[in-house]
Parts: sequence; structure tokens; C-alpha cells
Amino acid sequence: MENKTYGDSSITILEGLEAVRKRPGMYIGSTDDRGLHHLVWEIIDNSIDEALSGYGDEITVIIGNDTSITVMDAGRGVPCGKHASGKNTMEVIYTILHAGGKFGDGGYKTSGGLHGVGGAVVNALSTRMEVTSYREGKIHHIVFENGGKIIHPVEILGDTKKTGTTVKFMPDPQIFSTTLFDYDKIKERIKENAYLIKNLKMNIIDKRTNKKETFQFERGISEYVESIDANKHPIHKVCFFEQAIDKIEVEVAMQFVDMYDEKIISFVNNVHTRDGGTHEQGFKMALTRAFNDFGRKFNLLKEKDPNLEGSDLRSGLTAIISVRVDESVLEFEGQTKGKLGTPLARQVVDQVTYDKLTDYLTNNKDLAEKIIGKAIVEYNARAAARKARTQARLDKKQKNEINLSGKLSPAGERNREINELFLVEGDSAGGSAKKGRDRRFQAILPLRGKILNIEKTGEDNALKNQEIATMIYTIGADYGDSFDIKKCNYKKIIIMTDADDDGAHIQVLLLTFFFRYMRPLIEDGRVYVALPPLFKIVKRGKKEETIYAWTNEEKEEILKHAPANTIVQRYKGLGEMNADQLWDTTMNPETRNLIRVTIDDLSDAEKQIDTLMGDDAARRRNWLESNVSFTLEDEEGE
Ligand code: 28F
Repeated sequence: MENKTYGDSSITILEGLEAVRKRPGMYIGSTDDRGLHHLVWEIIDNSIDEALSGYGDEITVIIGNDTSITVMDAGRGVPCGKHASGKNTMEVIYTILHAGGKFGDGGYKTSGGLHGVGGAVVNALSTRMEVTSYREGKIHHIVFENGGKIIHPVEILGDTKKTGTTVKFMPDPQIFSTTLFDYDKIKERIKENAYLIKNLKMNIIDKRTNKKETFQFERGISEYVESIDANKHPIHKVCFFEQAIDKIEVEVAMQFVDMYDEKIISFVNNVHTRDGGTHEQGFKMALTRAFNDFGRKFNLLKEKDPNLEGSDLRSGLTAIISVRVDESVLEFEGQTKGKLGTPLARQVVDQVTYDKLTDYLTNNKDLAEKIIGKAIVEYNARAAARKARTQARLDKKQKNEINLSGKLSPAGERNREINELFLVEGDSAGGSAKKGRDRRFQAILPLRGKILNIEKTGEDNALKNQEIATMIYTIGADYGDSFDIKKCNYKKIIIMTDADDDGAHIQVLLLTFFFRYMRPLIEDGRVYVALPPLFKIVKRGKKEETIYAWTNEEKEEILKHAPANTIVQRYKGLGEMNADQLWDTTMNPETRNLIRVTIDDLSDAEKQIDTLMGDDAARRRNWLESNVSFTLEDEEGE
């Protein structure tokens, strides 16, 4: 170590970086892989900040094969003149913790990073850091080692025509539990930044794998929305608007798709606010007001109609909200920077969104009508469901009624760990099932005729349907948002219908019902379809022998080895089996085959569910075949 004399100012300097090495968590949160990548974010944020100030439109991140990271920008280059302290500014920026944040030329600071501080923190936690500033025609270069000790003062490496800053650092393995950089993590971050800053070109190069990707989006967050909605069905082109008021810049891109879920992603100064905050609140309030005012103005909502609720209006919405807030008014709620607290942001985003969205709706009336219409349907369905729910939550008297109505043949004892509920089509099958079952743990609920096609009539009518209400009460776990699988009275719910089209239709209606209002039942693998045999084969001879077949192939196979006078009966319905046969072939856990219902891609199924309810049986059947995987579930294997 050269025998450098340390003035009191440099003592402060060393203490500063020493403090970071002693308690890194105070500055970067942790020293695991999250903290490690935080170093990268700090340096990238400085480049982003420079780009946001209008300098440089390309940033490159290189993951070295020596655990180093290099970040390069084309900004003005880190200042490297004489600092007030007599040191080179470059030295000061990377060795003093609170070097004042970036001074702009009158512009306000907008970077989300601790820039100015970021560089010094990274330096403190690196075994080596090199900074090169291309500025005023010269290449200025400085190297630090072991947590920020200057190896040699700033030197000029030569001439240059370009401007910009390059920082290369190697995280200290004594501080970090891992120094392995994650390509995808860094890629996602720079991609997100590219979306947030129109036209900014972001490159990532991984020397370990020679993988290289570039991101540049001339339409910024509009392309972000398009990528999120890529495999959905948007119902209009992305709506984009931006405006700056006071010290707040607002940018919004939004798009509705024909689904139900809502996805709002918000940022402040390019940093994702995962817990939302005042900017999101302003956006939501303005959207609700804009749609309701529009609805009333164009008579889509009658005077007496109540206001539509935000959550209904946002059904199917994807929105990116990106605000830039001047440091002087920037505040967060709570410890993390995940929730914006700046009150001004609420009213600015509200004002901008209300004005711009109202203009948009005025120029896109059909879209407005579609969204308002959908919200009205959702509102009515929920209102009706609330009413129906009180109705469906049968009072004592009605419950007894159901029991007394002889509909449900309950299991002998309540044991939700083993009990099975058979939903049986028709009374005759119901009768045989009641007689044939093992009443200790098997309950039978005969369903008369076709339960309502719920997809067509929406929630309210479905719940008026006694069959549905009985089923909800029998299962005992309520339905919809209040469904609670822990209250489910049965380990297995087995749909037992005839093997004909009607039976398949009932299966689909029940599956649709469970999918819509008791989805956790399916996800928890409790929904099954019984598999009655298709054929009864009676071999005549010394003694009569009855064999059952479930498929044509099985039947043919049996007939090959059966005497000529064998009788084959094709079952047309469960009702043709007597209680013993039904028990032996379809209900006895020892001998039956059950099909466990799993819906492979829930969201895909969500999209396709209307296919089920369409009247095109063929489409319905091939939906069943392609979406609902009927896995033959042997009892042991489940
Ligand atoms: C690879 C990481 O760090 N880029 C940076 C600049 C530009 C300026 C600056 C940075 C002065 C004392 C605050 C230049 N000219 N990339 C980077 N580019 N910092 S960091 O100024 C630092 C201020 O601390 C810069 C005129 N104004 C600002």
C-alpha cells in the first residue's frame, strides 16, 4: 500500500465505504443473489438516469466470464474535473457515499436509483472497479480495488470523439453468498427499462454463453401492453396518452381483452411500484369516473342506475402506468420503495387520465359501450348472486325440506376424508345407486333432468335452480368467492350419468358449474366421472357367466373366446343395471374405474368454456377431449 497520507477528508471517505462493507444490507438490502443483482441495478440506473436526462440512447450490459459486470452508456460521461475538495470529481463520486445526486441543467432528477450514491456503494462491495469516462475528447480512467481503494489516480488513456461512461466491477465474494449473475434476471430488467423509455436501445451480452439480445421499443409502454396481451384477444388497439403537469410526468398505455382478469403494472422513475400507490389510485379513480360519466352522458346508464364499480369496469384491462416524479416531491409509503406516497401524483394522474380517457371514449363509442355493457352484466350478476346467495344459503326449514324431499341419501356418518357423493342422472339410476351403494361412506344425490345451462343464464338463475342449490348445500362448502374447500363434506364428488349424449351434456354442465363456482374442487382433484360399462356379456353353458366390457375392443376381445350363444347387451343407461350390477361395475372402490377430472390449462379452459355451452355438440365433445383430460384414476394410484 503506497504510503499515502490521509487528510481528514479522506478519513471520512474511507469510513464512508467501510460503513457499506460493514453493513451492506443497509445499502443493498441483502448479500444474497438479490443484493448481488442490486449492484447491477445501481449502475444501470445511473445510465438510465443519464438517458432520461436526454443524453445517450444506448446502454449495454456485459456479463463477463470472470464474475464481472460491465455497463456502458453514451451519456455525457461522468465528470472528471477538479472537485472542490481538490480531488478529481470521478474519485469523489465513487468514494464518497452521499456525493450530491446528479445535477441536471435545470432539469429535475428523475432516476429511481440512489445514483451518485449507487456508484460508491458498488465500489465499496467490489474487489475491483474500473470507471472510464469519455468526455471532452479524452478517455479518463480510474481503478479501485478491495472496496474502493484507489489503485492509481485518474489517468488519460487517449483521445476520443465519443462521450459516455463505462463501469466495470467485480463483486466481492467475501461479501456476497453468490457472485453468479442471472442472465434472465438482468435481461428482464433491461427489457422493462427499454419499454419504459421509448427508443432507448438496451443490449445484454453474456460472455459465458455468448448469448446476446437487444431491446428497443419505439412505442414504449404501448408495446409492453401488447406483449402482455400477446396471446389474448384484445378488443381494441392500445390506448396511449401522456402529459406532464407540475413536477409529475404521466404516461399510460391501456388495452381491454375479452377476459376477466385485470393487470395493472405501475412505475415511478422507472422503478416498478409493486404495491401500487397514489399514481395507481389516481388512475383507477379517473377510469371509474370517466366510464360512468360517459355512460350517463350517452344514456348507456339510466339516471336511476347506480354507478358502475371500478373492478367491473377494469375487468379484462391491461394497463401500464409510468410516472416520473421530481425528487423534491418523491415520497414512498412504508419502508420499501414499492408503494408511491406522493399525494400530488394521485391528482395529476387522475386529471390526466380522466381528460385523455374521456376523449378516447368519445372517439371510440363502440368500445365504451362494450366495456360499460360488460360491466353492467357483471354488476347485475353479482347483485343477483348476492340476492340468490342469501336465497341459496337455505334457512333451517329449507334444509330439512331438502333432506325430507328424499333427494339426498346421505352417507351413514359424516367423514369428509372418505365420504363420496354420487351425482346421479335420473331417478331410476338414483334408485339403483341408493340400493347398491355402501351407505357407510357413499351419498347419492339424484339430479332430475338437465341442470340449468349456467353459462347461458349467468349466476342468478343458476342458483334459483333447486338442483344447483341442493348441490351447493349438499357439498357444504358454499360457492364462488366464498367457496371454502375445507368445508367440503366429500373427498370425492362422482358424476354418474348415462354414457349417451344427454349424459355427456350433464357431465359438461356439472363440470362447467364446478369450474365456474367451485374451481378448487377440480384443482384439488376431487371431481370424478364414474365409468359404467358399455356392455354386459352373458356366457351361457354349464353355468352362466356375466362379464362386463367398457369399450368395443374389450367386448370384441371377450367374444373371441366366448361360445357362440353368448348374449351381448349394450347398456343404454344406468337404469338398465340393477343395484348389484351398478355396485360391482361402477361404485365399488375395489372394482370400479373412476376418471379424475383435471382441466389442463385453466385459463385456456376459461376461454373455451363458452364452447361447452354452445349448441354444437361436436365442438363440445372435442373440447372435452382436448381440454379436460380424463385420466383413468385407479384408486391406489391417486
Ligand atoms: C455505466 C454507468 O454512471 N453514467 C453516468 C453521468 C453523467 C453526469 C453525472 C453520471 C456530478 C457529481 C452528480 C455529466 N455532465 N453509467 C453512469 N453519467 N453522473 S453517472 O454527473 C454526476 C453529478 O455527482 C453528468 C453533466 N452533468 C451530469
